[in-house]
Amino acid sequence: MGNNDSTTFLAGVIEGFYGQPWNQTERHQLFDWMSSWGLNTYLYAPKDDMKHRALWREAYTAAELAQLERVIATCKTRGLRFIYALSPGLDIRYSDSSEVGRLKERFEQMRSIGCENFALLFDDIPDRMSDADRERFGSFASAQCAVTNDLFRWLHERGTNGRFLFCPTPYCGRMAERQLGGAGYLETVGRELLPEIDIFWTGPEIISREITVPHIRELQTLLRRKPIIWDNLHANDYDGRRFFCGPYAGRAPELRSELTGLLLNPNCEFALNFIPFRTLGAFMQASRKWDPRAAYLSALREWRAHFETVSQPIAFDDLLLLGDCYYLPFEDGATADAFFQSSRTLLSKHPSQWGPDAATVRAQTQRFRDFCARLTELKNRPLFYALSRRIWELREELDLLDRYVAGKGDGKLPDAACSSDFHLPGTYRGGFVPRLQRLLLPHPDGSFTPSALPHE
Ligand code: GDL
Repeated sequence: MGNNDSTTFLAGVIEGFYGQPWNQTERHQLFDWMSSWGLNTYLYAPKDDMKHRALWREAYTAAELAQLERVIATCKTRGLRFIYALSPGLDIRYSDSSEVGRLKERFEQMRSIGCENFALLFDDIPDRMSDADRERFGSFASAQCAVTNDLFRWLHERGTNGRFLFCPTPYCGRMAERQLGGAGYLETVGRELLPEIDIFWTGPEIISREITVPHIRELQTLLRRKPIIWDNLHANDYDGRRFFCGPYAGRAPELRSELTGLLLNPNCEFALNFIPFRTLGAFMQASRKWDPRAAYLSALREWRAHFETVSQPIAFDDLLLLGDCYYLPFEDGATADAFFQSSRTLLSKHPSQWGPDAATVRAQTQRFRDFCARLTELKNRPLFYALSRRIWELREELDLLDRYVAGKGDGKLPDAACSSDFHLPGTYRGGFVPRLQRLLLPHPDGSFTPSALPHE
């Protein structure tokens, strides 16, 4: 692959989430998947590799460096582009030349193990400047551009001509509207950042339901170049109860020609990313029409092979319902939604009106609950461990629903209070965070109001 030119569309994966970075086995699996699914780029940017962000000035030890060297070598043998990122923005003193020197030392260490592509990321950092930096550069944007351009030129002087990527402090539409980073930040970056440098953007929001061509065209004017998308559609670091195994969606194939690349920052749990990566690969190859649901169903059929158990094979429909429960941030999959609606309709009626619908809801609830329990039999233990806490929680709710419908549906005591020996206060839905959550109630328009505080 002619991988080092400045025009190749960068399609692939960012390891760019908060939490535990992936391990070497996972990265190697990723590279196998990527090379067979038509993805060409991997960006190394785990927020909690201390030496990527919190301790960005510190060099890697020999052992750490040897690990990264293997990652780079594996990418090369698979024809993948490896990009190494540093996030110095938490505390860098832009006007202090020794700080730029430190960045150069860090990049030099990566160059010594074969790294050719680099990135500087200024996302999620304090939005203020020291007096010295303001005096020297005038604005946050100018300070970041000066440091980034310096690093870019320095690399070129040393014959490292790979790609260079930059993440701005306001990296989505909402942040730009709120003038994060100061007024005119993006215009300044468009003007001052060397035109060869790619600029990241996550869309209208940090987690964007949709990214449209008009949205990107507007941005191109400000940035004076096509952006590269940092896509957080499947990221789950912001909510430990969820994961997203739905398809790549909400972006049309025409978007690709408006961008210099599109990289997905996915679920923290590597094993849960099969469908996100598989469907991203398919999206990259889609000619004009993109059908996310069809891509999902096809990827799910392939993923099923990873769900071999120590006993009976699992049914596709059960796996589909599970996948649909953890679909996309703004959308449950169709079968999960239908399950929810039938349960909701039943509970909205007085039990005396339930009739045969109660038995139908119970049958599907029990089947699904038993399926979740059977996942403990998965041979693929990393996959099971990635699923286990979420599925435990789901099982609890299915079990409660079944007990409730059973308790009321026999027609004997439809108005009596219902309780369950398995869902006791304190251990069930307990804890400080749920208490806090009950204090402020969210509304569909994004606003919050205090709850009436009837309970603690
Ligand atoms: C972010 C962070 C990213 C994180 C994601 C989802 C960018 C540029 N930065 O804002 O590291 O994983 O949200 O929580 O997206």
